[in-house]
Amino acid sequence: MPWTKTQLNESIKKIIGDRLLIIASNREPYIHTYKEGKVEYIRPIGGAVTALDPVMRVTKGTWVAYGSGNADKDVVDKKNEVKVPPENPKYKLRRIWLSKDEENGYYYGYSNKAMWPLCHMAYTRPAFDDVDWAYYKIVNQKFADTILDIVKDQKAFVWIQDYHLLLLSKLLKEKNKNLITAHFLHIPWPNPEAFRICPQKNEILEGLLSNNLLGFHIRYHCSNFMETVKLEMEARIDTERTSVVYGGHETLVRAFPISVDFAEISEQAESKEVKSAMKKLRHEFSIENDVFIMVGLDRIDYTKGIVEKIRAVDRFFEKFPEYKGKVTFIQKGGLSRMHIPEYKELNDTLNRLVEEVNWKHSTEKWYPILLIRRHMSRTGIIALYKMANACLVSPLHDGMNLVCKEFIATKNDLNGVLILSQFTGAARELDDAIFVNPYDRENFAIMLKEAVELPDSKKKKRMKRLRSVVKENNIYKWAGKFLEELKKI
Ligand code: GDG
Repeated sequence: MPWTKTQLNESIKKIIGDRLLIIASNREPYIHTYKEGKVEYIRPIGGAVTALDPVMRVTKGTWVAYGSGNADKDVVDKKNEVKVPPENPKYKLRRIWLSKDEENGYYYGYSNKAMWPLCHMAYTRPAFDDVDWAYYKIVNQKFADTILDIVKDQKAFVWIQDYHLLLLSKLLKEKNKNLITAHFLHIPWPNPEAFRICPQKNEILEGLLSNNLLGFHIRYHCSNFMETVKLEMEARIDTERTSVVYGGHETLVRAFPISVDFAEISEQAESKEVKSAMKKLRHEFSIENDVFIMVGLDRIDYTKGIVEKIRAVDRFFEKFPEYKGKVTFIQKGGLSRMHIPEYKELNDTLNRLVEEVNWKHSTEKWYPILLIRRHMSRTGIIALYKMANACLVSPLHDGMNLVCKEFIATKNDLNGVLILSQFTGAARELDDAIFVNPYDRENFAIMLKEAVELPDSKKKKRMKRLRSVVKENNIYKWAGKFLEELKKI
C-alpha cells in the first residue's frame, strides 16, 4: 500500500517524540501579500512545501524562512512569528528579514549565480564573488541565530532545505552540540572535477559534513558527493554505512527521491473545476478536438532546456510537415530570478524563438507553439496536463523534476505519453517514458514523432506502469523515509 498522510503523521510522532522540529528553508510555506488593500496569502508551489507542510502540522514545530511577501511584516508578532495555516493554525512560521544587499548577495548572488550553475551541468559558468559570499555567510548566520533563539535548551531536530543554507548546520553546532541536523539538497551534486573549481569548497563541505544526515534525490548524487569529499577533505568514507566520518563526526549520506501528492492530484484532475478550466483553455486557444496537444511547464531557467525543446519542435515540423495543423505545443513558462542577466536574456531568446518558429510554420488557423505567460492557478495547471496528449520535459540537468510526476498523476484515463530528458533525476525511476537527449535536436524531433504515433494500447500500458511507480513512491514516502533514517543516528 502506498504511504498516506495519516501513516506519515503516525510515523513522525514516533520518531520526533518530544523533540522540537525546526525546518529551515529560503522559501516560506505561506506568503502574505496585499491585494487591493487587503491582506491575502499565497502558497508557493513545489514538492518541498507540499511534503513538509503536513509534517509541520503534526509536529507543531517552527518553520524558519525568509519573509518575502509585501504584507509579511504586518502580520507577525514581536518575535516575527505568525501561526499557519492562516485559516487553521497548527504551527509557527518564523520570518527572517533581509536587506536589499543581503538578498542580492545571498540569494541572487552566491546561491543562484555561483551554486546553482556549479551544481547543474548546463554549461553556464558559475560566478564566485567575494561580496556575494560574505552576504551568504551573513544570512546563514542570521538563520542560525534565529534557530538557536527558538531552541534555547530544548531537545531539537533541525531539517535544513537546499543550497541556500549550506553552512547552517556547522553554525548551529558550534553553539549547540546537542542539536540533531539533517540537510536535503533539492539540486544535483556535481562530480568532483566540476566542484573542485569552487573557491569556497572547503567551507561548504565542512558545513554539510556537520549534519547527522545528508539527503540527495538519487544515488548518483550521493556518490558524487562522497567522491568529492574523498578528493577534497581528510575524511574517512564508510562504504558499508554509506557515511562520511570527518573530525570524528559521522554524516549518513542517503538518496530520497522526492515526489508529488499522487492521490490528491489524481482526485483533483477529476473535479468539476478542472473540467471547466479545460473547456476554457481550449476555447481561449481555439484548439480543435482532434489536435494532438503537447505540453511543457517550467520555471524559465537555463537548466530546463526550454530553448532546446522549442528547437526540437521546430525540427519536428520541418522533418514531418504532414503534422502541421495536427499537433500543437503549449509551453507555460513562469518568470524566475529575473534580476540575473542570464535569466533575462533567456526570456528574450524564448520570445524571439517562438515568434520565429511560429512565423515559419503557422497557417491561417493554426500556430505550432503557444507560449502562455500569464499566471495560472493550480486548477489551470492540472487542466493543462489533463488536456495534453503528451508532456515534454527536457532539462539539460535537473535534481528530480516534479512536472513529469504531476502530469502522470493527472492521467487517470491512461491517455498520455511522457517525453523525458535522460538528465533528470526522475529518469532513474520512470522507465516507461520516451527518453530524449535535449542536446540531440534531430533525435528529439524523431522521438516527438514516435510519441505522436504511439499506438493507444502501448501508450496505456506505459502510462499504467508510470502511474504505479509515482503512486507508490509518493511525497509522503519521501518525507517518511527521510525521518525514519533519523532512527539510525
Ligand atoms: C527544484 C529542483 C526538484 C512550474 N512552472 C509553473 C509552475 N510550476 C510548478 C510545477 C512544479 C514546480 O513548479 C516545479 O518543480 P520542478 O521539480 O520541476 O523544478 P524546480 O522549481 O527547479 O525545483 C527540482 C524540486 O526542487 C523538488 O525537490 O524536483 O529538480 O530543481 O510543481 O507545477 N506553477 C505555476 N505556473 C508556472 O508557470 N502555477
